[in-house]
Amino acid sequence: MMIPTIPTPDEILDKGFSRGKKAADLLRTQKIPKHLKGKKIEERRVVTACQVMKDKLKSIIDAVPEIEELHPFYQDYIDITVGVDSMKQALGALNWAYGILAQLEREYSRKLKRSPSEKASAIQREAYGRIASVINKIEKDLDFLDFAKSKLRNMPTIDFDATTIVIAGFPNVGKSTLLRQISGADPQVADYPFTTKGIQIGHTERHWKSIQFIDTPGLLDRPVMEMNDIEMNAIVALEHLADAILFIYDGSETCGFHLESQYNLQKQIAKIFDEIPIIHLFNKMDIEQDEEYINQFVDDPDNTLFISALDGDGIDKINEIIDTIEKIDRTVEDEEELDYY
Ligand SMILES: Nc1nc2c(ncn2[C@@H]2O[C@H](COP(=O)(O)OP(=O)(O)OP(=O)(O)O)[C@@H](O)[C@H]2O)c(=O)[nH]1
Ligand SMILES: [Mg+2]
Repeated sequence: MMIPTIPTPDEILDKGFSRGKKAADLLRTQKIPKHLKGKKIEERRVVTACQVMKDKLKSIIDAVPEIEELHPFYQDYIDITVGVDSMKQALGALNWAYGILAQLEREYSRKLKRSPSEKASAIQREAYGRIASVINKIEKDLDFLDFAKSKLRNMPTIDFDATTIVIAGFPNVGKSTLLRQISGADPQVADYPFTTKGIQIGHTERHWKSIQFIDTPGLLDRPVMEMNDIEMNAIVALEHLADAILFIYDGSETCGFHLESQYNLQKQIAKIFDEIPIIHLFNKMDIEQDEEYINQFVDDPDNTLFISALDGDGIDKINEIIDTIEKIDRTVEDEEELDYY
């Protein structure tokens, strides 16, 4: 998400005050009746400073998209990553500061007009004190937005029109290896669990149909309520984006997890996302595996394939099944919260 560069309170104040000074200096050279000159200069200084700072705040507020108007996937993504409430609170504080600056601008412009020029400097100093205090009050909100900017920099760009296939499964079973084979994307692959921490996307086109593969962080067999933020990335991708799930099992168990736990996770996902077709992929078949043992966990043979993501074995068959996948219409469904709890 595009959040603009966020200044510190000092940067906002420095910019406003230095522009105020410039504007005031410009007036100094002009012919103004002596008894008016002092207060005109100070009024220009205060008004310019307020306007410059207001513009800065407004450009930040306007650049951040309305969270409610974003696709539900992005709303959840932002919520998991930085918290939607915190985001709204920070933007609310900037709005508040904007309003107060507008008020101070009016108040001190009036005050300066009504006072004699000898008092103008003192009034201007009072105005600057109050302006500084307002801007300093939003320090933590500016800090938060700066943090949000860096956290959301890698927010994935989703193609909402493409048929979307989400790759899910236990950690270390070969999800990212499959993404690489099937889409040519270049995700990190490593022989330890929890390598993938966010969402990785690969695109292909088949028969003029755009297909988007989403590789997700590994999930463990535990209730969604107990999942951490990294795992929640996988859940929200399933909830909002998946037209089909490629569920990967590692029957060789070299991933370090029992097949039974992997199967239980699949069952849990199938129950929560009961509208989404699941294609069951038993991976790492290049390693010697016990067929009888694996077969205990096959309960939908028509949608089950035995593959080797490493060697690219079975990719053609996966693609043939994907050709039959239709996009799921979520326009109605997204109105209500999915109830995993
Ligand atoms: N022998 C063999 N190894 C594989 C296969 N697929 C993946 N691996 C290996 O399994 C390990 C994990 O692969 P990844 O693709 O990173 O697994 P992942 O599911 O994305 O893992 P996380 O992101 O940690 O959840 C790596 O060492 C891969 O090389 C396969 O088909 N055969
Ligand atoms: Mg991975």
